[in-house]
Amino acid sequence: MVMRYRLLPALAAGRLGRAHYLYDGQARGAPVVFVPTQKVTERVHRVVTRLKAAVPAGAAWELERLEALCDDEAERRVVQLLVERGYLEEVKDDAGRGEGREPGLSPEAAAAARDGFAATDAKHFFNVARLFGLPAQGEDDAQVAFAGVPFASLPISAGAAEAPAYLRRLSQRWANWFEVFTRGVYTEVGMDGGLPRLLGRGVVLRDFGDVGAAARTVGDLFAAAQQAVDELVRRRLPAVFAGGDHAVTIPLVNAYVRHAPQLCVIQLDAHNDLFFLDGAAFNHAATASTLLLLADVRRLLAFGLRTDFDARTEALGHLAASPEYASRLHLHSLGATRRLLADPAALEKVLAAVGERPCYLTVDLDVLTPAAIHGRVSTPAGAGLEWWELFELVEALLARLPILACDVVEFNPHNGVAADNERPEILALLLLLIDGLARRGWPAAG
Ligand SMILES: [Mn+2]
Repeated sequence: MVMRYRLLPALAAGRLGRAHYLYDGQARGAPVVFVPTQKVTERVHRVVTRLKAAVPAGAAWELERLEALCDDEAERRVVQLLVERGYLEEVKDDAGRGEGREPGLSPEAAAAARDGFAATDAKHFFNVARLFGLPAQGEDDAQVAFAGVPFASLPISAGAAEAPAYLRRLSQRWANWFEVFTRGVYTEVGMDGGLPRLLGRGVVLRDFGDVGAAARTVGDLFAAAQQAVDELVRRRLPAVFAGGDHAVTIPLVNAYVRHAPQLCVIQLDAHNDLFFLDGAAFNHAATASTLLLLADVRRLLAFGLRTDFDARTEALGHLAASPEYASRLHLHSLGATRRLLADPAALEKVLAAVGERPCYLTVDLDVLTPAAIHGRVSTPAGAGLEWWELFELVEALLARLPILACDVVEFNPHNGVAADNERPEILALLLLLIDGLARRGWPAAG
């Protein structure tokens, strides 16, 4: 009997920067069992691409016929390797199966099927979630970094610690970075008479995993954040962090300030996060105040604020008594933020306070109207920005400011109600940030 082979149906070959990969080309809707992402040589990439182009999808060919598509001995060796590693799978002859057959397996066939799983190499892998299906090993020529910071400071925001894992899984359902790298994703954010822009195209993104994955204490998290930021700064890699609650911004900004003492913080938030409590605190309601006290942040611009009634005025008392700290704060209400969005010249005037200082942008998702995010934030406030206003604001900030790093915090998959068909706005926000930071590159002033 002549054996015939077919490529695993989901197998795709892709490129990311200088590197070549085999990966699962139908991440969306694929079962848990999938083709693992595997770094390969340019030659393997070339042979797989050629086989996919020549052999109709799902068709099985004899080995000699597949090898005849190769240019030389080295390429034919790749075909052998694909068989050995299970990427080219043997297709059994179907004669006599199907019609009139009772469902179920004979004891012999069941035993053979069990043995088959033990013997399988490439076919059956559990999918370890990474942002947009990025490879685990990452690239040396990466232009922008992503990392999760899965920590929360209070019971009310505990669910935010699960956001990085949730976002990675969600992202894999919507796009695969190998395809984003090749084709991009288009957006009309910022369009004012032109054509849509492509985001992510040609951008080499790397998922560094979670910061402080082994941290047991806040001190551990500070140390892990410093180590991660030192490494990113050494590589001159701008970064997008996903919290976690808003307290994770404290160790991150604290670490960046060591490298950029003039660092300016831009905060998009419903709450001012200025509760001094008893001095510095790892608390998501005291992010801004702790950044002033502990990290010695010299300038903080906040937008989208809308506390309409709060009796806890001690913090304001502290600020009033320390004009030096008060002068570092530039707070803008939701209404003021909307006016700035509508008037680029006025926004430019406000951002002039930043000058050429390197910036850290922190996006607390409760800056959004709660319904826009299906209530999935820890401490929803009243009506706020719509997604499109947030996109346009982020776009304006990315275009104007030398941003070293940013975070997206307070997404809480435990709260609110997930829509039946989850919309990808939060992924669009991440893409906007990733693309913006990658295109700007490392700010000279940083
Ligand atoms: Mn906040």
